Amino acid sequence: MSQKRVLSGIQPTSDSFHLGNYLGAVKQWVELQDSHDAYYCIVDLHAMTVETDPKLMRKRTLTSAAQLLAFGISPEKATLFVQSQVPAHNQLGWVMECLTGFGEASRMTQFKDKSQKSGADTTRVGLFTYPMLMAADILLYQTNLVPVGEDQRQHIELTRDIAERFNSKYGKTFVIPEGYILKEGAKIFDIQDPTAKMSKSAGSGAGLIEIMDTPEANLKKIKSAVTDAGREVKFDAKEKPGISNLLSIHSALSGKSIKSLELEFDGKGYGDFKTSVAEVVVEYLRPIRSKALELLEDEPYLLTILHDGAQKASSVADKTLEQTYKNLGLVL
Ligand code: AQP
Repeated sequence: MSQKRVLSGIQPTSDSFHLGNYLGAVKQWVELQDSHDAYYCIVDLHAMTVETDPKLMRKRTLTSAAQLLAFGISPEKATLFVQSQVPAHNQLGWVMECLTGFGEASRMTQFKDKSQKSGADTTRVGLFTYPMLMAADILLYQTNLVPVGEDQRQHIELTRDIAERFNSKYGKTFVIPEGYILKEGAKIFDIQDPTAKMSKSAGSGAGLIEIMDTPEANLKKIKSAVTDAGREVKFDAKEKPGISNLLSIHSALSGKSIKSLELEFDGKGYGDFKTSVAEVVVEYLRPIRSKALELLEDEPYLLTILHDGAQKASSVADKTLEQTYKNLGLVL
């Protein structure tokens, strides 16, 4: 039996991914490449929905590739590519926009949140149509499974709705994808404001644990993470959001269950617990950062992997696009 297909993407919007990107998404990417036909893409076109600097875009795209490889994405097992190198994404994106209702798109909470933060004058139309481009990213590959963090659930639902609509109106064209969202740790919160998701675009960056940050900087940040009232290390997302977030992070990286961590730190204070979280995070990330820095020294190698990936991705994407155009009655 042929393997099920997986696709996911990540934006090159920062000099480093953060722990939320890894635990919510990329960790699953690495696991799924062993059992699935995996396509992973650096979504640079999505990154253009906010202000970008051409020099930074190039650098961040390559840094993204280096981090993904350092995390364990293997070019032998998975197809790793850059979205803009596969033109079918834009082409199907337009079709998706023409199939989506304005009201339907207006309900996307990520757009509402981000546009509210930046204001109507600076919010770009591309930010509004982003979920339709994301639908194209997914549907082009006849994807079965989309591993993402909790924040992307609504976009996956929209993709399913558009695909079902297209299939029933124009004939079966797309596989209906399913989200692959973890039950625990699918949302990692800012360590300075544990009510907000850890996000690259978060204010000061003090609440972000960044993969490419030095071990010393991350150690310091985690030791200064906000905690909650009381002194008991116990998972309670409502009453103790700070400690609960740190417990999720510790558990995901150390492999220890939350229950066993609660027992281990029973009777000890928040200080001991935060020191342990800091050590676990720093030691986990240390070799990944070193590997990414080493890969960045060899730009031709990174470019070759990405070009090979784009070629392979195009051969799948072009077939879907052709079938879509055919079903829509376009003259080929
Ligand atoms: N805090 C998070 N917890 C769990 N998963 C998360 N993801 C992002 N933040 C968290 C998941 O990471 C994947 C890639 O995300 P993205 O690069 O597409 O951007 P995003 O979701 O918009 O992440 P950011 O950090 O908030 O970026 P900016 O600030 O640039 O918008 C996705 O699967 C996402 O679910």
